[in-house]
Amino acid sequence: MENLFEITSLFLKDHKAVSIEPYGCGHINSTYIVISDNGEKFILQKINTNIFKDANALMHNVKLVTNHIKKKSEELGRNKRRSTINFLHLKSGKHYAITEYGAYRMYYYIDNAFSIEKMENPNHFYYAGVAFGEFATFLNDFDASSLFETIKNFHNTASRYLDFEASVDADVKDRAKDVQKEIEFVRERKDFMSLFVNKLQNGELPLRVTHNDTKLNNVLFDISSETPVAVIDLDTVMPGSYLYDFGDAIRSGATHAAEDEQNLDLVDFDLELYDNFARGYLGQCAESLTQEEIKMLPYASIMLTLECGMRFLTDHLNGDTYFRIRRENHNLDRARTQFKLVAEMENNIDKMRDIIMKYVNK
Ligand code: ADP
Ligand code: GN1
Ligand code: MG
Repeated sequence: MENLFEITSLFLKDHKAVSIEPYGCGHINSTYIVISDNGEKFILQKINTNIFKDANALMHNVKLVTNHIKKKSEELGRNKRRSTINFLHLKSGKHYAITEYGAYRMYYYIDNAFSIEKMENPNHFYYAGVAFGEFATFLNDFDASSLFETIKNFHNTASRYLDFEASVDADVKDRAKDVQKEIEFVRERKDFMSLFVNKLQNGELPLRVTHNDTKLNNVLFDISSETPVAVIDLDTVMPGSYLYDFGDAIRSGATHAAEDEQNLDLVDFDLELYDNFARGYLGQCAESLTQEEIKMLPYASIMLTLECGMRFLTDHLNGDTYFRIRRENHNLDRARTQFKLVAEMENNIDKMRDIIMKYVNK
């Protein structure tokens, strides 16, 4: 077992950590809040290298992206120390440490900020839209060829479907028999899953540099103004599509329920929240969208929610090897909320299209 205090001493030169506690609700990396002997706070993260296989490539990407965002923020007269994550450096100058226990990084804690796990105030979702829409425009002139693909085929929904079928076939935990309804739900939507992938492959949809994990809790809001401070969790910034970022944000924020809510009656897809996010997001980046992106945008949340639900179900079948679980059947509960949202979104496709058209025609 690693000694986290020793790990922090690689980064903290003049001070010592006095407290290190688990922090946040991420499913992949291990995050800790560190307090040093002078009262300063930091975030320490252990990178999950089962998932991010190449920590060097990942940290190369994140450095380039944060530098780019700092430049954009400075041009707008913002405080670059608050507008993105800022790394501590080792004596060697590197911004991460690879030890015998794994790969670690430390950030300066962004103070007086909060992140949201469950949507309560529609205005917050409008501002999340502004934050991710602005993030999209910031990355418009970013050189995609300078980035490594940190996880191959990350939002390739068709290839995710093949992974899903493989997990049903293998059925290593003998769980398939209990989730037949969910398996059927996914299979009925097999053809739909190639829609974006095909269009990206044949050039109908452009490749963009995108965030790819635009979950609501990846935006930090300022405590007093309740407006966005920074978009964080930049590990999956890679070539992708605006459709991914728009769709995944809607997945996580256009509902009042938690991602792992067990009472499905509480899982609602809320069009008013959808409208709020679309207004914020498209208000920032509508002008960059192609006609085909606009045409596909109403399907984005269905695709990304279906993909995420299918990934949770796949992991349940595989014996919970990918997403961190905190209780039995946790991934199954998560899959079920996503499928409930997908079904409701499918029933509202025309309304979603109307909302989008309202904001792209401004
Ligand atoms: P994960 O990849 O596990 O989701 P994140 O980088 O999103 O990890 O961090 C998890 C949580 O920690 C975030 O939702 C946020 O609340 C908090 N957090 C992360 N970085 C910072 C930071 N620099 N300052 C303040 N809070 C942070
Ligand atoms: C994971 O790391 P976190 O919790 O922000 C996952 C996303 C999923 C999300 C579902 C690298 O995000 O793709 O949408 O869980 N990240 C990775 O909650 O797989
Ligand atoms: Mg996160």
